[in-house]
Amino acid sequence: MSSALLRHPRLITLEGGEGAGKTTAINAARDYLRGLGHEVVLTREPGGTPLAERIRGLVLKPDEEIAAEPLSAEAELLLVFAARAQHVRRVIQPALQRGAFVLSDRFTDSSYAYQGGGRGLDAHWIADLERRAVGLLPGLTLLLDVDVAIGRARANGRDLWPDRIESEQDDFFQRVRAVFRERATQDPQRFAVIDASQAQPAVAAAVAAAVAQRLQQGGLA
Ligand code: T5A
Repeated sequence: MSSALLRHPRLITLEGGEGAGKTTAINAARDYLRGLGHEVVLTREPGGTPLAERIRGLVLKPDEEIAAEPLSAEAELLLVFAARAQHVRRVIQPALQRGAFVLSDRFTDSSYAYQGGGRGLDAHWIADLERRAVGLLPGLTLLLDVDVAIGRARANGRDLWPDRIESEQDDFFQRVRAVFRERATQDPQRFAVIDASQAQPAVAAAVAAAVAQRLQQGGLA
């Protein structure tokens, strides 16, 4: 693959911190697009293929033996990009090529936010990996933005056993949120920021409206 980044109009990603409500949002976007008769592929990161899902397990829920060996930030970054390289080639590109919309629960912005902002890794390195191993930019990124304390309370209310990343402290998630917001400010054509502190029906309506607006503007054709 060349090292250029290509923006694909039918690739839509959902981003946000823990407990932002991406499940409600992705379902709202799916229902809206399917209602218009489009084929929609739902997928997620890290994951989306058998190998990438295995990598997700290593990163988020390692077994006892692997968990005993602390994962370095650098290895974590390379693992999520290994999963993404596979996901793009096995799932995302084939779906886009046959004309489907792809809705991905997280994509490369999460690496900038979590491994860049959260872990403090160099954003230039992430950008280089993005160009070389991914090559694709979403046409629309829905950023579900919510106060860290609210999101964490939601996620904690649901998860009995937090994963490796959910076990981080609040300042880690504040840095994650700051990077997401900064990226949205820098690229307003790609991002739509959704106020995820609203009740679920209001979030779903805002997501459908953002997708509809982008379609009307011809931005997802
Ligand atoms: N990661 C990922 C990286 O570090 N680098 C990367 O490059 C990538 C791709 C993914 C983890 O991997 C990291 C980031 C993540 O830590 P995950 O399980 O997918 O792991 O984690 P999250 O994406 O954060 O999933 P969550 O389930 O925590 O968040 P969601 O999907 O945003 O939240 P959702 O929809 O499951 O909702 C959580 C709870 O809140 C309630 C829901 O009912 C649910 O109980 N809720 C609301 N309650 C009130 N009002 C609302 N508006 C609500 N919306 C949802």
